[in-house]
Amino acid sequence: MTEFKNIVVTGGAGFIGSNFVHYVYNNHPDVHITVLDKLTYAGNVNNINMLFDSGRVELVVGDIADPEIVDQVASKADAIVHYAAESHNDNSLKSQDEFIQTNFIGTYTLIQAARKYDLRFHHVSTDEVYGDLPYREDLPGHGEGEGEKFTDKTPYNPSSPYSSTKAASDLIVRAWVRSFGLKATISNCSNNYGPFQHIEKFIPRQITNILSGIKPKLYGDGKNVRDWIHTEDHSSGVWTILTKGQMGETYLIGADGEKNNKEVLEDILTRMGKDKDDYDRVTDRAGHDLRYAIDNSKLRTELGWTPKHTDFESGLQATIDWYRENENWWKAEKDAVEAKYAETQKVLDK
Ligand code: NAD
Ligand code: TDX
Repeated sequence: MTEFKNIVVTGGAGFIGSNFVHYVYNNHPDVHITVLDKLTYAGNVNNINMLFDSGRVELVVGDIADPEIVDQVASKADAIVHYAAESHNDNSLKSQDEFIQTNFIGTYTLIQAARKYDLRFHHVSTDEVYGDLPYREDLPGHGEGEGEKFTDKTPYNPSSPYSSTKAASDLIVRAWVRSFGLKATISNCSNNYGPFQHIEKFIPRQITNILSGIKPKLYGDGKNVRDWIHTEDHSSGVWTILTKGQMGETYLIGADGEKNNKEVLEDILTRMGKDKDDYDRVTDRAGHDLRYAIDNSKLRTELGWTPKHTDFESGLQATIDWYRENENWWKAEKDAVEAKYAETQKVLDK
């Protein structure tokens, strides 16, 4: 039995939020979940609608920056788990308003409501708030798994409009804990992969490119390192922090999954029966962070969390299979997503 019976999950129709909704639904049958989601381009009701008949999951379509709707859902809840965000770095380089509005004002609106109703609040954030780490050319694989990693003591140093608005949201949560006794925890997680990820993101973009007869696109030299974690492990980490975390604490979630983009792309191509060099190198993302790496020891030792999906190769294969088997989920959007990327590339190539 869990202490929280009615939780609000913001952004629960998006990639990671919907995976969390499934995780709680499957593992904690005494919990009722209200998803508050604006259903932006990244939100998809099909990620969660198979759970509605149970009566344990409901969707309220609304904006987290709207105090009225937030008050309405908060008044009936005992905890808020906050995933909703504008989440894509490339989009944040083109237009910033919605990042400020959702990531900063939205978080502000939620913590004011959490304060009013004295709710438990968990804020889901990203390792990108810490900026990036150097890698060492002298180590095999350019130093993935070696050297410095992010901890909860690493100074904030965000690079992009996306990561800076996430950093700003983390800081107001911290200040509300200190000034108003908000019962909040924060988690900063590394790059997620798995089912239901929007096809604008790296792994699903390349899988669906290959399935659509389009060459995968690698930014720059592909040496950038991401610390991949299966989204189900992110969910179990958030649940662990929600139920066992110390108020005011920040926990980093990662599963020791460092890989550079080139090797991930070559792995996808090989698994899908293509030549490993059968991709286009395109102009790099502006301000592209080099390496992320998480030191997860605080979450492991203080709260006893362990990731389950530690074999990236089998997780990647299952993800490829999921996109192959669920073409209906992504096909209609593919042309528009690629047309938007083609416009971005034109600007970058100038
Ligand atoms: P996503 O873009 O797939 O989903 C975001 C969801 O939020 C969508 O359902 C969207 O409709 C909803 N949303 C957006 N603006 C809203 C608003 N104003 N009001 C209500 N709902 C709104 O994002 P994701 O990749 O699932 O990321 C979820 C969270 O996890 C974000 O806070 C992100 O910063 C964080 N995070 C993501 C990763 C990653 O690898 N994707 C890693 C670490 C942390
Ligand atoms: O087509 C591509 N080619 C490419 O080489 C795309 C879309 C990306 N990339 C590179 C850029 C990154 O180094 O792949 C890496 C991963 O890119 P994204 O999927 O856009 O993720 P990233 O920018 O690392 O951010 C993700 O992880 C942290 C999420 O989108 C964020 O929401 C999260 O906070």
